[in-house]
Amino acid sequence: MWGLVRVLLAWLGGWGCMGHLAAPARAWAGSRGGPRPGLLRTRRSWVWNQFFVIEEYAGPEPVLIGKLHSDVDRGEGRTKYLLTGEGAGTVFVIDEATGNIHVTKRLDREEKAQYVLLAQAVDRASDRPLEPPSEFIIKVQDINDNPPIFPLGPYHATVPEMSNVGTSVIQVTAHDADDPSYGNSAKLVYTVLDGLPFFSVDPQTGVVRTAIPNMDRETQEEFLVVIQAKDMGGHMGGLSGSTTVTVTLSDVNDNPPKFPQSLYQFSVVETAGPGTLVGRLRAQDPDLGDNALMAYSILDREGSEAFSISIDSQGQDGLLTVHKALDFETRRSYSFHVEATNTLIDPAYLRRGPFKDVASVRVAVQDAPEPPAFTQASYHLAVPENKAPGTLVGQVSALDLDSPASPIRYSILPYSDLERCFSIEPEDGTIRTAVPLDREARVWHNLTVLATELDSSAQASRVQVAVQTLDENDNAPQLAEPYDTFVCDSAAPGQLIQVIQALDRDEVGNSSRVSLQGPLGPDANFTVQDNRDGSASLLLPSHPAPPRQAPYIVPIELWDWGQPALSSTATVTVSVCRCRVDGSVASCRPEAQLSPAGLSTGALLAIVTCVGTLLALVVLFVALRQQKQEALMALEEEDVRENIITYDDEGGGEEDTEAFDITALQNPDGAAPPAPDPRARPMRESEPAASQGESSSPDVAASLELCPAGQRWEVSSTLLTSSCREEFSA
Ligand SMILES: *[C@@H]1O[C@H](CO)[C@@H](O)[C@H](O)[C@H]1NC(C)=O
Ligand SMILES: *[C@@H]1O[C@H](CO)[C@@H](O)[C@H](O)[C@H]1NC(C)=O
Ligand SMILES: *[C@@H]1O[C@H](CO)[C@@H](O)[C@H](O)[C@H]1NC(C)=O
Ligand SMILES: [Ca+2]
Repeated sequence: MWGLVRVLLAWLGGWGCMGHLAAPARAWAGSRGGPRPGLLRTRRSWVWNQFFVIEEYAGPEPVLIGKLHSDVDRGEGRTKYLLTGEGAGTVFVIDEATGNIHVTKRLDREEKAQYVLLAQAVDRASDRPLEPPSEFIIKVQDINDNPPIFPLGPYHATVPEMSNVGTSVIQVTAHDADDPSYGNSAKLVYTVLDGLPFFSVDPQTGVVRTAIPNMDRETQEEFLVVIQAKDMGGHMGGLSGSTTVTVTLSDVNDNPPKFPQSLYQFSVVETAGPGTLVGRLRAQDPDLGDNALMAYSILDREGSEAFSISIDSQGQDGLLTVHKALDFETRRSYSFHVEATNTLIDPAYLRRGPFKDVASVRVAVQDAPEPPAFTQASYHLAVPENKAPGTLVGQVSALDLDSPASPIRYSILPYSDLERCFSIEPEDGTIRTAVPLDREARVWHNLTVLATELDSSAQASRVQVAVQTLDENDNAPQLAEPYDTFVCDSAAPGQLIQVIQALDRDEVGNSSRVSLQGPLGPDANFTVQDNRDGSASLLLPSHPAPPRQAPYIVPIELWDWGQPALSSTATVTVSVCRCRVDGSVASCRPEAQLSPAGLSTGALLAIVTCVGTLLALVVLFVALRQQKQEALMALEEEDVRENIITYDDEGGGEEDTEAFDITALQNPDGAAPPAPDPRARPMRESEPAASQGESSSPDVAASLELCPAGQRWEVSSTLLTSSCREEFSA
């Protein structure tokens, strides 16, 4: 039986693992005093079946790392020690006789941390086991052979400039492959190798922080920080590794804008219209991006009225432009102040402000040749109508701004006065009429007048001159249309027959306000009632309709209220008709024609006269023929042609001026018309004296007269002429 497998550490002095081995060594020493079979189990339970070999150690010879010894071995050389298991015979070799175990090469704990082996003691002669095999472990003792490394490095980090001290930038982490559970080989400490005094690192956690205040991006934007990790708790002899952290400072708005010059001078020609660029101003701001965005404004009211300033598309430059038209002759230079302000101000850095700057700007206005300028933007002139050519309309005037004394020439552009109604004095711009104007034909003449500098005809400008033709009361009122109407003979007294509209072409107002009046007096057959709105109502008077006969012609007098007033006379034709029950006209012929039994004595007389005349003509004709035949039979003894009387002309109708003097109807003046009843004249204060003459109209009523025997009244379709006709020509 195995008494015990003793592992002797033949030589341990000076080795770092000494302390670890002390306990099993003492335990083994204590078991020394008399091993008995009964105690074997107790002894085998001891945990000493492992021992250690320092990694990476190698000498010139294989190194003795321990010794197997069995109690059965009395030193007679009968015992043979055998070693099997991991690395047996290669890494570990055993001296069969002594049980000494040697390691033949360097071991690396990071490669293989322990080896499991089996020890045996056998009888050298019989190979019988003297003891049961015993397993034991050789542990490779760690030494600090691995430096810390930063697997994620190199690092990049960003921190805002001006950050407070201690602001965390990034955390770096190193790894050490050595045994963290044994010794300090993997106990790391971080330090800043490069980057002081700007950054610090937490020795334990590896958190990098800012170490000084007011780091300014505008001074230095990027820092290369080297962080070292050292094992052995940072003590002497430890291994170290390092990494770099590239720290970039991000921008904050800590710099106010600043104009590089205090005075900017620009110049611009006076003809530059609104919106023209005068110049650029740029306030400098070392900040980046939005932190450098700028707004510009003009501080003085004078400057902001004439100019405006806006930001360019980059958000940096101020663009000074013309706001209001400039005029060299009025003002030759402008001085004002322009302010630049950061648009995005960070309240945290207000103490570094104010975030604005002011510069002076002077803009010189340059002279430019300018076209003549009219005294008004447009002219409105007026002239009464009907004035003789040459009547003054008005005057336009323009000035050469560059040299006010130099002469100007005026003309009317032909297209604006195609009918050549006006003329202009080239030297002084006086406009006169060239023809009498008619307001009723055209109210506005809108002329374009050109003013040209005599010295340089290229400098010209034009202006609109609106000439209004003023109204005069030159149109007499008249009826809107010829009125030819009828009334039923059964109509009640006061019946409305027709509304009569009057018309006056003069301007709306008193000149075209028309009054109308018809015949007056108790025996008037019709009355005309003025409606006071330019129309009148033709009514039956208070007695019934007059008898049916030839149409009645009602004279109507019209006058306006202009200064002076104009008047005229017109007529309205009214037929009195027999009506059916439904109001439609049955007949408008005179009453006498209707009943054959009731022929008037005059008509009968006319018929008898006509028949008699006809009879006499027949007799005369027969007698003449007889006489002619007798003469032919007399073999032309005498020429009787001179004695023939032809008499075959018929009644002349309207053309028969010998049968009836028609001029009496067509020209009442000449033919002494029936004098109007003096009482029927309109009683007006403002009755124009000239109305008698101007009222002469071909339509004036004619009085009815008896036709000569054998003729009767014929009324033409227009009802404006009536005449006598042969009774039988109808
Ligand atoms: C002429 O000018 C007047 C006044 O400006 C205006 O009322 C009128 O419409 C103009 N007529 C034409 C034809 O342009
Ligand atoms: C029109 O005539 C009336 C009466 O004659 C007068 O009072 C008024 O002022 C006139 N109106 C105009 C615009 O002339
Ligand atoms: C009215 O008509 C009758 C018959 O036709 C005529 O004799 C008379 O003169 C007329 N009255 C007036 C005022 O014209
Ligand atoms: Ca900044």
